[in-house]
Amino acid sequence: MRRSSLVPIISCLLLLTTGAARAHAFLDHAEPRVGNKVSAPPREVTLWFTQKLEAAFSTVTVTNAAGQRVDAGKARVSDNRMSVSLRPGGSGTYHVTWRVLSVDTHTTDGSFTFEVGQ
Ligand SMILES: [Cu+2]
Repeated sequence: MRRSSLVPIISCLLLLTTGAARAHAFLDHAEPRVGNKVSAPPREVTLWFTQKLEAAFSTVTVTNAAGQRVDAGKARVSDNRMSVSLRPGGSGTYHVTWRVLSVDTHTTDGSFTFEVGQ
């Protein structure tokens, strides 16, 4: 979480120092929670951001421990929230990679993991 969120923070700070000061859409929190462990494969992943998103340019992909994509493809975006349905993908480490365009026209991206299983 810390390391993956560093790059957009740095670019935002650069923009702040150059005078183009607008907040970008950063990941606020997610369900399953970033770095957390859940007992069963979730039916969907939901991400909440610090800004409203542009649905047409915001995507999220989820891969299971074997590296197979388990997301249903099309993300659902509502205000600052983005969700995607998941197919059953077994246990292990899931990787969530997101890229969003916020209403301030800036793109940010990042990734995090969560664990499924015992
Ligand atoms: Cu921005």
